[in-house]
Amino acid sequence: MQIRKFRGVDVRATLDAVREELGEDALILETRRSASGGFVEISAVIEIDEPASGKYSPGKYASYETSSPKGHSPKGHSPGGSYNAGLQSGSYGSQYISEEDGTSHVLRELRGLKDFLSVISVRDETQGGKNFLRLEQEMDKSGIDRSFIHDVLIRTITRAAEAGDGTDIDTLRSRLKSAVLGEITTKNPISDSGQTVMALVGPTGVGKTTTLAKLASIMALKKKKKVALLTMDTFRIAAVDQLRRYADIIGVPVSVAETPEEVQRLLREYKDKDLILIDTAGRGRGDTEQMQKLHALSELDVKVKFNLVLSVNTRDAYLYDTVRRFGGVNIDSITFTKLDESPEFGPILNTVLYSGKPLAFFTDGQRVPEDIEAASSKRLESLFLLN
Ligand SMILES: Nc1nc2c(ncn2[C@@H]2O[C@H](COP(=O)(O)OP(=O)(O)OP(=O)(O)O)[C@@H](O)[C@H]2O)c(=O)[nH]1
Ligand SMILES: [Mg+2]
Repeated sequence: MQIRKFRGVDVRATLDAVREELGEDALILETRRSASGGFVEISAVIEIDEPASGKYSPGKYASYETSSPKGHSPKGHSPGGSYNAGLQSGSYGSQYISEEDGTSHVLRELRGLKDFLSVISVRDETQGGKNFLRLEQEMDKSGIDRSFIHDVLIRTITRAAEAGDGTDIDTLRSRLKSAVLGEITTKNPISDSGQTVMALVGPTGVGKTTTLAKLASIMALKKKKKVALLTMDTFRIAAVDQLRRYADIIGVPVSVAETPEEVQRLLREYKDKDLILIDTAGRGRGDTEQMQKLHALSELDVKVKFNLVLSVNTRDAYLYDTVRRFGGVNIDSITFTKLDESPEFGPILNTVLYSGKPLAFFTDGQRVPEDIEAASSKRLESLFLLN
């Protein structure tokens, strides 16, 4: 057994250090804030004869392994880092098996409890205890990463107390809203002036082609922009037909490009267009050929923006894995689809925290073009039950 003390600027960063150093099995003995409030000290213990690796991570309660590079990530675990290598060697599959097992479930619960206990002393100092719990439960229902919930709640309650704002629920909720929304950026990747070339990339079946058709339809028919479609998806027999049908209905040209060189040639042909949308094949993980093609696309003379399309109906671990997989191209923004099919929207926030990328669009149905909207703060507030 080994007892270690860790110091950091806040609970989350310090817990990150504990996990990184001692692994997921470390037991938190005590969390203490310095008298000046300047730092947090955590005492943790680890059985050294047990494996200290994150056997069950990245799981819902073990999110320190998979946090954001934008200030929430432990060293070496950012997208494309050493953690990625671990996944490629096959630990990803075993995580699913272990999470189905009852013992692991109890362990995960215990870990959640440990994390909760570790923040209680900080929480009590702020006299916002009851409200802390209530807001925590509300956010937890949305599927928001627990370590982030603790972090943002502690920050919110501490700041409210410091500012002499009081810790009533409405004040806290309003501060919490700003704190959460402050972590998220949104952007419209389609320029109002000048040309935009945007490729929709992502896993199989998430809704890339449907989203592309929605965008093409709105831009061509409602906004009267000159739009052209390209597809690099020659992998699936019906894929070209699917896009052609949309292009015919919308009344925009569509071309097939098997290689990045053909894309380059077609982009020259379409130089008068305002918007060129590129559909790509959604292939499984480990498809290096597809990733090489996308990488080559990112090196063309013309700037291609990559919009990563993800379905909200997906486990956090798989979303993070996808972000890492597409780390080879510079993802410009993220679109979340299938909001109509999901009971919780925390994965959206978790992915933004993990990737540090802005959100572009949300889709919530199959209708083209109706079921799409630009990602906005207002919508985010309602998704995360913050209003
Ligand atoms: N419920 C719901 N279904 C959607 C949404 N977006 C797309 N779909 C459906 O999801 C299915 C797959 O959509 P596609 O657009 O073909 O997905 P894709 O990512 O292009 O698929 P691949 O090209 O095979 O990788 C279709 O049945 C779509 O109608 C959405 O926001 N909500
Ligand atoms: Mg498709």
